[in-house]
Formats: sequence, structure tokens, C-alpha cells
Amino acid sequence: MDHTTVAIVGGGPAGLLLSRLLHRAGTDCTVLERRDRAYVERRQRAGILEQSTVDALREAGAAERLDAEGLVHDGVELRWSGRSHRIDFPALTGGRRVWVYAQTEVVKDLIALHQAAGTAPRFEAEVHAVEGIDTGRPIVRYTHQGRERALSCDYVVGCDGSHGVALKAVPVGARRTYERVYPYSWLGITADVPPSCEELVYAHSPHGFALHSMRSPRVSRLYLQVPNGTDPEAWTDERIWDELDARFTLDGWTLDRGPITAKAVLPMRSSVTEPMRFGRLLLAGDAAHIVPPTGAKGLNLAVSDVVVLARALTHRQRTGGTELLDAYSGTCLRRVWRAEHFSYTMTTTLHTDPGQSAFDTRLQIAQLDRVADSPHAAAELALNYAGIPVFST
Ligand code: FAS
Ligand code: PHB
Repeated sequence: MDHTTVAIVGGGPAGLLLSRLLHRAGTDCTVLERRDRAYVERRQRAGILEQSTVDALREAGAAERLDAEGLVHDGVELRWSGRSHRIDFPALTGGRRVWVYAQTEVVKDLIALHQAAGTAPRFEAEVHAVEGIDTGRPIVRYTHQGRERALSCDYVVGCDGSHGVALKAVPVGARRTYERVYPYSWLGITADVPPSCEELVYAHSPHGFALHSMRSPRVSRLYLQVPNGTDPEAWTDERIWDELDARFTLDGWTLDRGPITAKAVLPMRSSVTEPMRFGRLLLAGDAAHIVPPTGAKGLNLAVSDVVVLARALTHRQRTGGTELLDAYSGTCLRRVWRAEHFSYTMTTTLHTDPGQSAFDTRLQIAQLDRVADSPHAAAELALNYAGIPVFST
């Protein structure tokens, strides 16, 4: 049976970055990824990297293309009731900012580095069981190239996303999942048209929420709130652009249109599983927590988890001490719950719940007015959005 020090289930951003950090620290690990490389690299997801994520990628020697091609953003714009207000990240956070650089590009960069170092994930290796997490020698069972295989290890890390298998190794009675499902979804589009804004625009409107993001100076990425269960094919390009126009309405501003090259509906939920460690199994990224994308935290939380975990596993490898591993779950959950609260607040302030009253809407407007009028309220939003340092929560 093969053996590795750390078996990592899942080759998304969490698994790929954890593996990169561990290999650079001299800790042997193996990534098992059920999909093929092309699938993992083209999966369209997040677009915003907070300061701590960029710092971590630079530290891992994985930010060369990000620094060359990523778009540095010093703020975002909020729009509501005909008002517009810009949140100035560096001014409100002592210099922190965000980068527009798609998750697909982060994944491509990490895989290329692994290939060059001879540490590439085992692709098309689907894990179907994680055993012995309460022993000193867990075993991961998986299928690869049509054959059943087993990998023994010192620790297993579940980086297998929101529907992964690693979590199932934890007895139901030993874990608790907190969850909220939102009564709306996002219809996301990618369009071959230069963005109509320099920075992201988050809009609250009587028609519902809309977000103008981007992927490059020539490609726009936009989202609009739709009812749960919406079929993206029921939305023609014209209907999408008309609805976005209505939601971004602001005197003197126009939304440029272009051919839509991709569209998909993504549901919105919040979820946290505690603890993030059980015996020799640790959970990181979406395997442990989900946030609605309004706060652009999902990918960034996955990165902060693995930065904390890589330090703990390396410490144990070098000294035999497990105190950082013992503190892993508590250390991460403080940051996770802060990000959950921020994502929940951004989501419920900006979206129009189908059943909300006129009173509810006035509360949302009062909250947005407060952010525009109070540097304290604006700073709280800026700190959460641009991200607080990983080891300071
Ligand atoms: P991932 O889900 O990215 O990776 C898990 C990996 O594990 C996958 O490659 C999967 O194939 C593999 N895997 C699963 N089961 C396995 C098994 N049994 N054996 C082997 N491998 C297995 N976040 C934002 O900040 N902004 C956004 O706009 C945004 N949009 C999103 C849209 C969608 C549709 C989704 C699903 C998520 C979105 N997110 C967004 C959140 C997203 O970016 C995640 O936070 C991020 O992918 C988390 O990374 P990982 O934890 O690595 O999980
Ligand atoms: C994106 O560009 O995909 C994006 C940006 C900000 C968000 C969510 C998604 O809050």
C-alpha cells in the first residue's frame, strides 16, 4: 500500500495550495482529484482575491502571472435609491486592497507549478472512503484508472468541496452543521464586452440585486438575483441586459452590452460544519464551510484555512508538536464565522427577499445610507471585504 504523510482529498484551490505549501516546507503529501485537469482548470467560479490571499500566493511562489495580469482594485461601488457610494479600501484599512483574478487562473497557476515540480495531483482519482481517522494510520480508498487503490497516511485533509466524501468519515454525532438557505439565487453571465465600470458595482434595487464584476479589461462578469429554481435558458440575452439596466440605474451612467458567452444559475446558502478536525482528519475550504458569494469570501476562506493548516502540519513534521493542529479548528472557525456574518449581512442588505415588507426595504436603505455617511460603518465593510490578516483574528 502507498504511504504519504498527508493525503489531500480534492484538487481545487484549497487542495492545490495546501499541497504547494507543504511540499515547499518539505512535508510529503499527495492530492487525489476525481476530475481531469482540463475540467478543474475551466470550472468558472470566484473572481476576487483579498489581500491575504494574494500575500499567501506570493509567499507560495504562485503569484507571478497574478502580479502581471491581475487587476488591482482599491474599492467597490454601492448603488441604491439613485445614490452611489465608493468604499475606499486602502484609506479605510491602512493600505489593503483586492485583486480581480479568476479562480480558474489561480488553479491553472498552481497546477503548472506542481507539474514543473513533479508534485502534480493524481487526476481522475475518485476517493470513496476515508477510514481509521481515529487511529494513527488513516487509509484513503480511491479508484484510479479503473483500479481500486489505497493510500495510508499520517493525516487526511478533506479539501473536497461542499459535497465531498471526507466529511462522511466523521460520525454524525461528532459533528454539527449550521446552515441557512436563501430564498433566491444568482444568474451569472460572462460577456465579451469591456466592463462599464472601473471597479465592481453592487446594486440594491426594487427589482432585486445586481453585481457588475469583470475578468479582464475586455470581458465582463455580471450577476443578477433570480428566484430559486430559475432555468438560465429561460433568460434571453436581451432580457438579461434589460434587467441589469433596470437594476444599475444611475443618472449619467450607461451599461454597455455585448454577446453573452456563458450563463449559469447558482444557489445561495451559508453553511459551517464544526469542528473542522476529527482525529487525524482535517477539513479545509468548502468541505467545511460555504458562504453566499455576495461578500466574495468563498475562495479566500479556503486559502486562509490552508495557510493555517500548512503551518500546523509543518510544525508537527519538524518538531513532533501537535499544539497548532489541536488549535486548527478554533483558529479557523473564528475567521469563518466572521466571514459568514459579513457575507450574510452583504446578502440580506442588498437582495430583495420575495416576502419582504416595505419596512424591511427601508431598513436595507438605512443600512446603506449608514455605510455612506459613517466612516466607521464603511471601515467595517472595507476590512471584511479586503480581508483581515490571517493570524490576527
Ligand atoms: P472546490 O469545490 O473548488 O474543490 C473541491 C475539489 O474536490 C474539486 O476539484 C472536486 O472535483 C474534488 N472532489 C470532490 N469530491 C471528491 C472525491 N470524492 N474524490 C476526489 N476529489 C473530489 N466564491 C467566491 O468568492 N466568489 C464567487 O463568485 C463564487 N462563485 C461560485 C460559483 C459556484 C457554482 C460554486 C460551486 C462556488 C462559487 N464560489 C465563489 C465559491 C468557490 O470559489 C469556493 O469557495 C472554492 O472553490 C473553494 O475551494 P475548495 O475548498 O478547494 O473547493
Ligand atoms: C466574480 O467576479 O465572480 C465575483 C465578484 C464579487 C463577488 C462575487 C463574484 O462578490
